[in-house]
Amino acid sequence: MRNQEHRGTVLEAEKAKVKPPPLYKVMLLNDDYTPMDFVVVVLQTVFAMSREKATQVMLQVHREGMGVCGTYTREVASAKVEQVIGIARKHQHPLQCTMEET
Ligand code: TYC
Repeated sequence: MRNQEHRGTVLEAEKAKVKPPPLYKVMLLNDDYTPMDFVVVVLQTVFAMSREKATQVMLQVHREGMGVCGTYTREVASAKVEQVIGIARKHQHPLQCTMEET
C-alpha cells in the first residue's frame, strides 16, 4: 500500500525529466536541371507521399525555391536527407536536400 501511494508521485517526478526530442524539417531545394517527374517519384518513395501531394510539394519547390517534405527526429531526418541525395547522385541529378531544427 505504501508503494502504491508513492507510485503516482514518482511517475510524475520522472515525467517532468523526459523532454520531447528536438524535431527537424527536411527541405528540398529547387534547381534548374532535375526533372519534375523525378522529384515527384523521390517524394513518393522517401516521404511516402501520394502522387498528388508529391506533385504539390514539387511545384511549391519549383516556384518558391524550397519546400518542406516532413518533420522528423534528427536520425530519421538525416537518413531521409542522405536517401534523397543518394538517389539523386545515382541518377546524376543535382537535386539538393537539407534539414533544419524546427
Ligand atoms: N526546377 C526543376 C525543373 O524545372 C524542377 C524541380 C522541382 C527541381 C523541385 C528540384 O526540388 C526540385 N525541371
